[in-house]
Amino acid sequence: MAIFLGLDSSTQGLKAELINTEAGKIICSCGVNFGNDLPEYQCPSGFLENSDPLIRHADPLVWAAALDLLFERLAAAGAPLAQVAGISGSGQQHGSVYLNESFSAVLAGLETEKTLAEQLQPTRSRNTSPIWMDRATSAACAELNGRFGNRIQLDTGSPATERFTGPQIRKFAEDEPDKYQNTAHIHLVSSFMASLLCGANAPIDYGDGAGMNLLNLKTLRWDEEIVEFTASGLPAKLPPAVPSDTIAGRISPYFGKYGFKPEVPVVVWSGDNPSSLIGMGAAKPGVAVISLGTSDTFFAAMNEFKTDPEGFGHVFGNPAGGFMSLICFTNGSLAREKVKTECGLSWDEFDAAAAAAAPGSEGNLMLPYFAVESTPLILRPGIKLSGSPEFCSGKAAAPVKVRVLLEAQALTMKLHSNWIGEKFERIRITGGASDCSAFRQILADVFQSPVERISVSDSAGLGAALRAANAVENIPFEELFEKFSATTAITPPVAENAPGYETALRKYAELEKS
Ligand code: XUL
Repeated sequence: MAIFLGLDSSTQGLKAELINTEAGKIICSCGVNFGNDLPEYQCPSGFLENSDPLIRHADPLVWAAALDLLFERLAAAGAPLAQVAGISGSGQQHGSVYLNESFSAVLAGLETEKTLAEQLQPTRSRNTSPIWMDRATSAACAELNGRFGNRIQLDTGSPATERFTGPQIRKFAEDEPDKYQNTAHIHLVSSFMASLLCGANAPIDYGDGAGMNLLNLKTLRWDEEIVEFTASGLPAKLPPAVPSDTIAGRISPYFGKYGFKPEVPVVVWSGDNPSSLIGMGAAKPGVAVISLGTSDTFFAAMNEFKTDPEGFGHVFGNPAGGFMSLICFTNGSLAREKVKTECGLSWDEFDAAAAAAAPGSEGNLMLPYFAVESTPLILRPGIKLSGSPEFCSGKAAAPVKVRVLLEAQALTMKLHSNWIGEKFERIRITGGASDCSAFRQILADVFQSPVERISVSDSAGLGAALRAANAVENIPFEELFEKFSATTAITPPVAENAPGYETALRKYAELEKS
């Protein structure tokens, strides 16, 4: 039987999607939430609380503990783990795990009667892991950009970027040289989790590796000069970088206790966005994906390797081959949540309110920087309003407030994705806020492309399962997309709304520049 397991190690939890490729069905979904299920690790929202909004670290042991708990739950639910023919996974991007010399031996000898977290505890050379929400590396970024100028973006796909792993490693090596010296292996969340499954150090795939400012996307090798400048001795601490369909190893005997058969192939993990590109069935250029989550992301397979002249967009490896663009907007669901709460609305009322106001929100605009923002880079949050005196004094009716926010989120996506230089035939949408029909219409109108929903709730986990099936059994992605990523609803664009949104886009761009 063709059963594959996809795991999704995201910011706030770990999820599993078990698929049957013959039936074309997800046969079991299960999840662990770090805050609710593992409160002892003190990462209620996926990170350790810190009064400095630029510092966002997690305890990497929570990810290991979640793996045990998830498998325990799957086994208890009767999931057919003994029939799993291949496993892969997706990890929140950019986060890094620092391990000492003992890591390899501990992995090789994992004892079934102990937990993963217990055994890994002494293998950390740094107790915490900076995650993608961390922005404390501006000095390291300035040093890297200063040393390499434009080359860092032209070769690694992104200018030195605060949340990326290279600048994070540089800051660690500068701030805590002893602990850095004591570090034998540096993993991404994805390769760390894959290492646990294999019981050996796993490689990093091109998809997630491109989010480090260390991988030369022209040669698909670690860029020796950049890596060595980032931190002395770093080349020896990085796992190899490999194509996304590489078999990283075989499942560790440790996981036999949950019912897995021996020798199940573990396919190299990837980042959540590259995996989601696959789960959304968007592996070929012409289809863009908008993922509305903690952060909103806009991504698409690329026709050719090119970089964003403004420096906000990124280029990652496409797990199906070639490259993908990605732009990350930090003020996603957090901003929607804030406006919803301020207006005292339920989510249904929020949707109805957005639909009740006219397109263009009576000429009002907002820069929605409720928290630090990646695109454009805003390290000191703040909201800026422009339009009628009533709106600017915060007295507008709820429908206007809601619609202005959603239009701002759509306009910033359009503005900062223009560098990709493509008219997308279709946009596929996922994530919690994709339930909001008014938001889907706004996105369709702003981009003048049909917006499609697919029947998948965890596209990163599904993408990981599809990658496992493709790598282990050579099932073509197109065949898998037809079965698993079919469109369930289409929102066509309204052509009459196009001119109004073109004007709004120009005004939004001016406001952003100001
Ligand atoms: C992408 C990014 C986030 C994380 C967490 O660059 O920072 O999307 O991958 O989801």
